[in-house]
Amino acid sequence: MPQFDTVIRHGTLATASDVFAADLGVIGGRIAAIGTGLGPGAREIDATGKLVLPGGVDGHCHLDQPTSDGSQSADDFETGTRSAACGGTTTVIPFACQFKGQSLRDAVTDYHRRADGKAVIDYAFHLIVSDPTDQLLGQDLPALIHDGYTSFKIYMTYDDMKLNDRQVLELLSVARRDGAMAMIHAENADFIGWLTDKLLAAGHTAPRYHADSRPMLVEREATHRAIAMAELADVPILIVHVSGREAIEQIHWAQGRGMRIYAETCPQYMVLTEHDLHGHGMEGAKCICSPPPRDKANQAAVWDALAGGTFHIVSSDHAPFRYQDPKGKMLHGANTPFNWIPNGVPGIETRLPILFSEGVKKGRISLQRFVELSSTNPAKMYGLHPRKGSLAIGADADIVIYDPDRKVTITNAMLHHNVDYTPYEGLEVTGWPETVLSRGEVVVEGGTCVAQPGRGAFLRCDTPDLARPKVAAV
Ligand code: DUC
Ligand code: ZN
Ligand code: ZN
Repeated sequence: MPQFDTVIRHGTLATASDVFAADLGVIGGRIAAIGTGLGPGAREIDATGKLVLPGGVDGHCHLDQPTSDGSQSADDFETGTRSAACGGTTTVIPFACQFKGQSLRDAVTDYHRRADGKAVIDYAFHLIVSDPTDQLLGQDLPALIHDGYTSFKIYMTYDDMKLNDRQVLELLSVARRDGAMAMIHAENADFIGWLTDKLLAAGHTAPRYHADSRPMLVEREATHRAIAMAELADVPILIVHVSGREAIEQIHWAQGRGMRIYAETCPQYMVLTEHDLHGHGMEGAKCICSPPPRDKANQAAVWDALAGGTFHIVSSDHAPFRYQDPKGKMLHGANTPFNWIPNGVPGIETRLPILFSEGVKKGRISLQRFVELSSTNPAKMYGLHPRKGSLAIGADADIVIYDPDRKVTITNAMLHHNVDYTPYEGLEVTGWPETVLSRGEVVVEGGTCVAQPGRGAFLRCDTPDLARPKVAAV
């Protein structure tokens, strides 16, 4: 008579704090036992020589997100979550984006419709606020926070999204009062506009000039201003997709003053550089994202901050646009100026492999820190812990059995997203997820997704402890 639904035996378990040999037993989709010599399971999985990790939590990705320029997200909730699962991620948090003039509740309803019946793994939503009316600030946003949408993103750039400082402060006040996590895209819109006009006037239209239109100081200034606004409003914030040293310095400085300033970075800032925007013709468009990839020195600064603790989470910022597609990177034709090319790179499936290989295998971060950055901390940041992000009794059995020694050369052909390229084509990595369980169900086996679309469940998030303002010293 089996004691467990599933037992994973002889693996090396890793959490954000410990690495140890143990078996793991699952009952009813939850972790029921961790120990040695566990009784029989209806299903037995041999993890000899493998790591057993909490499933990845991708706290920043864009799936089936409508755009205002006519471009089309390449991945919907089915292809995007399938790709995520194949890369070892078991929870995703994409964005329900409000268009100006639209009610936030309508944006959320629309987004549920996009996800329903499609996701293969569990998902929650962040909100994007682009039109902070009195109705939104006073009624709609607090109600949605109460309903489990406990994080929202604020853009300091992009004409259709950007908010002025007063609007940011109003939103931070709501975050403080109602316990939400405010995520900030920190780039100075006017600096970018001014630089872009100068570049275009000089005939510099190729994709590579995207990087010149958004140099590091554009990000540094906005990061500093975001921190100042958080200080004024007395509330924690998370700066998303931090790309290099000058922004990291601002965050480190604020943390050193005792402020609760959290920071996210992404694989594109660990392994790509602005040279990847060069290429022939439009090739560089494949790596256009904002902020842009920087240089080797900035990559080194990102790694130092990952190891040193300035960063709290690593997300993919998967923003998938097909390359050879009139609704993708070629939206305005093959010779379109850089400022008309949709921003974003795909990477939902390669997030864990790149962080593991470049980080753990190359000795830059520990295995525990890898788990913390890619799973435990994102779950905490967004109010999903301890249900997600941990190997703990009672937690959802979202588990990755990871082969730490498998050598893989990344090609687009092997990935499961609906994008026609990967910016990481040819990158050699060591380590790859082998088997993935979501709430105890095997969803990926031997690299193949075996899950039915629609099995993924919507997650209401708690208000995160990390969003609480600091208690004043007495
Ligand atoms: N910001 C994101 O968060 N994702 C894609 C592009 C962008 O500017
Ligand atoms: Zn952004
Ligand atoms: Zn993003």
